[in-house]
Amino acid sequence: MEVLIGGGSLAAAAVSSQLRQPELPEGCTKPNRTLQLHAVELPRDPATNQIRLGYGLRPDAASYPGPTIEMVEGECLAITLHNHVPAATLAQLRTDPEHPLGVSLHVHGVKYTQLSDGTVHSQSFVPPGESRTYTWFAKTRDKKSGSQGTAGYWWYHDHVVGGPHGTQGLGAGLFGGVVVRRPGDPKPDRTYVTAFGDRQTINLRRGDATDTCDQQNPQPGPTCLVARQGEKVEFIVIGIGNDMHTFHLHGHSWADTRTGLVDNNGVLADSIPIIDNKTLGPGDSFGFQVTAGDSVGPGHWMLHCHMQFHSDAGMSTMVHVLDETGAMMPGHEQGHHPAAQPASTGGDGHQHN
Ligand SMILES: [Cu+2]
Repeated sequence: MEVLIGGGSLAAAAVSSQLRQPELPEGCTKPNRTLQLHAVELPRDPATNQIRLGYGLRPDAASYPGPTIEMVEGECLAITLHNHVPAATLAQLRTDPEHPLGVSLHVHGVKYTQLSDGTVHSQSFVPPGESRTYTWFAKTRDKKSGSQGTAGYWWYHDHVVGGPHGTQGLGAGLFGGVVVRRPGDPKPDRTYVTAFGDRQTINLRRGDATDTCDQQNPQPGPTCLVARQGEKVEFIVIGIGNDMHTFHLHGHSWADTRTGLVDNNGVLADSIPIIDNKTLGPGDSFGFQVTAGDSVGPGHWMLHCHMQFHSDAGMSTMVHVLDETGAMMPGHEQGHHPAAQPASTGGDGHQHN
């Protein structure tokens, strides 16, 4: 008899939660900021002719990775995603003809309800030509409930292009970095996202394609990691795809903490490891801040995967630290990148797909 009562009450709870699906996560009564995000088709990858998609704050400013979305704990952000990707392109990426056409926005780390999950089974995706608003809540720490809060380095990505896990959307470029700060966290001068992915790619590019920095007039962007000596540079590192990687940055090190900094209140902590190399699995993300050229000066500092066959195949780029006048050190023109083969055909026996 008791068993029946137990089973009955569980079923009743399931029905009632279906009836009132919450629109907003607990703690967010109303979004306090809004953002427009556009999913668009970009020119095909010049090396591989693969379809490229990107998120942008404007339709004409989409990129892969997409714009970094920054939040502060306590904030509730409403993001309206507009799908400009042609249905024909989405159909080409589809692996199953029954799978619906659309793009979505799925985020790691912050709070959202099922309606903002960005999945097919919850119907929270955007068909071609349509829009949908997703709500993210950067929950704060709470001693009473024991909640650790949501501050950290996270990422967002599509979860529906091609199949129920968005594997094709991710592979085409629909991903970006998220940073949730705690009030009082130090702010960087600039932030770069490096997504380490399959076929030995950084941000879906290999070798020379990872670094298009102009020697005379370097413009910061996904393929030009550049900073002036002394600037605080933040990296958001993301693992996408199927492979394991190790992220290594030359000449710079950071603390293995939430921010990469030591919250020391003036006391140097010896209990926190200082690292310059970190293991990265699929779906993982971390971030840190460094002072560009600290004690080591301007120059061309390699940023690469330290799995040797990955870096040898082109999973390597440069962080260019400019001198105080903003000039780039000589030497960037000299071929410092491994000769990259097209990612779709490069075969050295170690390729996974
Ligand atoms: Cu790697």
